[in-house]
Amino acid sequence: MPSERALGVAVVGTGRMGADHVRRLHHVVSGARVTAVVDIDAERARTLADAIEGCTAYTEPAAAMAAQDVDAVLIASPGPAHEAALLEALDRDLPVLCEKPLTPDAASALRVVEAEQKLGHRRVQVGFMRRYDAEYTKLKRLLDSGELGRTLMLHQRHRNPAMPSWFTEEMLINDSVVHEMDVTRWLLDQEITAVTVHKPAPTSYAPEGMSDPQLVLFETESGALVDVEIFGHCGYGYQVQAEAVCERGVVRIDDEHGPRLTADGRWGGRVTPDYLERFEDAYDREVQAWADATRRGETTGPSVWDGYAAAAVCEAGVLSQREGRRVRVELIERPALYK
Ligand code: ISE
Repeated sequence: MPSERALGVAVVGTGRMGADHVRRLHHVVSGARVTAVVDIDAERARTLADAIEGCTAYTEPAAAMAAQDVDAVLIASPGPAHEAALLEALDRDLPVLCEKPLTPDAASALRVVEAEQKLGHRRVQVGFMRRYDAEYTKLKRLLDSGELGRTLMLHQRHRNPAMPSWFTEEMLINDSVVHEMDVTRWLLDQEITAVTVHKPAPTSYAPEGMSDPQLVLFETESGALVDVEIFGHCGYGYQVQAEAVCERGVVRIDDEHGPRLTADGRWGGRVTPDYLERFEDAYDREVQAWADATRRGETTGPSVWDGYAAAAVCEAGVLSQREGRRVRVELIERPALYK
């Protein structure tokens, strides 16, 4: 596409995340505009499209991707619908930003890796937005500088106030902990080799059939140990924390995101209510970086290899969650395109 005009983006899937990305592309991101919205709910798509000049509503991703004014695709439909949309976009050599998870399992993620390899160049960025968060970025820079020596352990906490009614126990791993899988691989620059899931006595607020919270342990190639507390129903807000224990120091990022108020004999702050607010800046930076790179004719950020590796760790995690044992992660050799 000519870089002097705005990137025409088709947003596939207009649920909570997709609708937020439509708003972001329309109001926040520069150099891009929403030219198509796609949803199986035609009414929903039409309502969104009607509010944006030059935007057309579709019910089929392929129809939107064939349109003249669509230069790139943002996929935010539910995970099981990603593979078909990704393969369609790769078939047309269209740049993609695909929300996490890339696909629901390692076999389907591998088919996407193979399709991109066949194309011969990267076209897909995966939506692991924490890589664009200011605090995570600083943590990454510090660890990469070598100032603190090697990283020996990571302690991570991921707490949600409550999960939607359709959220299953497996999703604690493949919808929530998947972020810590990517963060771990990215911060430590190595693969996760094994996963063990432990289940303490659950909170009485856990829904039927879900053991909540859970403690997930990753082992990595260098022998680092990483623990993740995932808590789906902590009740008080949305909180994500990470601490790296290194040879010459400890570095921690946490939840001080607002002004700290001192009044009435107390001090304190506010806990963000959800991930859209906690990671709002990260989402903005992620989508802007994608639009900018796409207009330059490049693909940057988390790759389909990162999506595939996370899917393989998810599979091991869900098996460990089910069987209560340590499970090794199986990965193919990393193809040259992703080295
Ligand atoms: C949700 O799908 C997300 O991606 C959020 O970032 C995560 O914190 C939440 O647990 C998931 O359900």
